Amino acid sequence: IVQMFVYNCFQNQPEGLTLQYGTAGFRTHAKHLDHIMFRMGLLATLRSKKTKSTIGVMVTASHNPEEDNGVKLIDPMGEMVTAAWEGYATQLANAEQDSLLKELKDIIKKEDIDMSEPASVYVGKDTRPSSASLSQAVLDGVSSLGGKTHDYGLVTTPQLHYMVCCCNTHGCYGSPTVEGYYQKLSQAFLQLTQNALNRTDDQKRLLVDGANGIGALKMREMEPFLRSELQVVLSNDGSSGKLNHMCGADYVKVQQKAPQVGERCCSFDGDADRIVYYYTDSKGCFHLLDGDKIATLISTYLKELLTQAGLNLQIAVVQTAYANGSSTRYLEDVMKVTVCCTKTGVKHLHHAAQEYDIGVYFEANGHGTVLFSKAAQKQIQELVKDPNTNDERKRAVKLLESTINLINQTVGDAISDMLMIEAVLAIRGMSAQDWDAIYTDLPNRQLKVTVCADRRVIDTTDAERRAVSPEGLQDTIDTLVKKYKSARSFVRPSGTEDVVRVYAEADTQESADSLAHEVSLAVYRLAGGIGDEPKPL
Ligand code: G16
Repeated sequence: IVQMFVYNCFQNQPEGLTLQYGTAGFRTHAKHLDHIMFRMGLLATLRSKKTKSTIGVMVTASHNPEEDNGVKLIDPMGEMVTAAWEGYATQLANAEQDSLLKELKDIIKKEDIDMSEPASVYVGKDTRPSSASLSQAVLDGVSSLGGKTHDYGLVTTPQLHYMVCCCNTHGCYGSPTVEGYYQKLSQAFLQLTQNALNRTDDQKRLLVDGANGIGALKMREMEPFLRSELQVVLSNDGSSGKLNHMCGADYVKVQQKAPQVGERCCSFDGDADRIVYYYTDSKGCFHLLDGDKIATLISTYLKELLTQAGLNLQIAVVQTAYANGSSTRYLEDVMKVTVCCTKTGVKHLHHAAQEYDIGVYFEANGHGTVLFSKAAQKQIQELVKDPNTNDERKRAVKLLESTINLINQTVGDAISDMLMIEAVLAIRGMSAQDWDAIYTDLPNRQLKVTVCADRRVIDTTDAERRAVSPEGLQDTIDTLVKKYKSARSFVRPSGTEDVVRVYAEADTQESADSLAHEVSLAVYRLAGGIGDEPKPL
C-alpha cells in the first residue's frame, strides 16, 4: 500500500509549486493537481478516522475558468473543514516526496488518530474536463489508506455537503441521495407556494443561466419534482458554451452585465453554490440583485414570520467587506437587525452565523444561506404541534417550518436559494422590481491587479477592510477615498485566483470607477504589479 501511494503521490508533481488551502480549498491550473487530489484523499481518510464520521471531498474550481480545478474538504455536519486541518492540507500538499510519510505520521500523532478505525469518504465532481481523472486520484488516495468511498459522480458542491450531513445525522437531515435532495427541497417549495394565490404562468417563469456547469444538469433533473410551480427556462446549459465564460454568477456580479434579458433572471456559478438575480427594465437597463439584496429579502421575510408567530428569536445578518454600504445601512437602520462583518470565505460567515438564533449570511457575490439554531428549530416545531396556536400564528410557524426544510443549512446552495427566493417573492406577491426597490445600491466597481511576488504581500486587518502591508498602501487608499462622496475602498489578496482584488463604491458610477482605478494604480505601484499599468475605465 505504501509503495502504491508513494508512486501515485509524485506523479506530475510540479517542481517549485507551492499551494495554499485558500478561501475555498486548493485552486490552480488542473495540470498541477493530480498529486494534490491523491493527498487530499489521504487526508480525508485521516479526518474520517479522527471524527469517526463520513467526510466529503468535492473536486471543483467553482467560479474559476474551465482549465483550472480545485478541491474542497467537507466536515461531518456538511461544513467546511476546520482551520487546523486546512493547515494539514497545505502541509501535505507541499510536502517533498521523501517527507510525505513523515508528514502523514506527524498528523496521525498530533491528532492521536487510531488507524484501526474505519474510514468513509464521499466524493463528488463538477463538469470540468479534468474532474474525472482528478476525482479518481482522490478515490485512489482514500483506498490507499483502506478507506471506503462513495463516488457520487457529477453533483453540485452543496449537494455533496448535504449528502455528508445526511449520512452523519443518520438520515435526520434527509436521505443521502440526489433524489432525496430533490424530494426534500421540492416538497418544502410546494408547501410554501401553496400560500401564494393566483400566480400566473408569467410569475412562475424564471430564466436560469446554468453557467454551462453542473447546476444546469441538476436543474434539469429537478424540474419534474417542482410540478410546474416553477417553470425554468434554462440557458448556458453546457450543451455548447464554455464553463463560466461570459455567463454565470461571478461574471454577472463582477462585470455587472446580463448574459440573458428578462423580467426575472438568475445565474448560478460553476458548481452551483452561488446565485445572483437580475432583470432588465423597460428602458433596457440592467439591475443586479446580488447576495446583499438576497439577504435583505430573506431576513425581512423571516422577521415578519417571527412577529406573526409571536416568536422572540434574534436574527442577525453576516456580511463581508464587499457588502454594499446601502445594504448595511438598510439592515441596521431600517430593519434594526444585528449586522456583523467577517473575512471573505463561507467558512468565516458560517461560523459567525452560528452564534445567533437565526443567522442569515450572504456574501455580495451570492454565496450564502440561513442557519437556524437547534433551540430555534425546537421552538418552531413545538409551536407547529401546539393545539392552542391560533390560525395566524399556525400559518406563520408552518411557513417557518417549510422554510427550514427548503434551506440547505450546510452551505450556500444556488438551487435551494433560488427556490427560497421564488417562494418568498410568490408569497409576498413581489416582482423583481419591487424587491430591488427595498433600497438603492451605491454604485460600485471590482477590479483585479496581478503582482509579481506572492499576492499575500498585501496583508489585511479589520475583516479585510484595511491593509497593513505594504507600507503606505492604506494611507494612500484613505487619501483617495476622501476625494469622493459616500466612498469606501479596500484591497485584499484573492484566495482562489492569483490576483489582488480591489473594491470601491461611491455616490456615482463614474466616481466608483475612478476610485477603483486609482486604488488599483496604488496597488500596482506599491505591491509590485506586473504587466501594463491599470488604465482608467
Ligand atoms: C469561493 C468562496 C467564497 C469567496 C469566493 C471568492 O467561492 O467559497 O466564499 O467569496 O471564492 O474568494 P476570493 O475573493 O478569495 O477569491 P467559489 O464559488 O469560487 O467557491
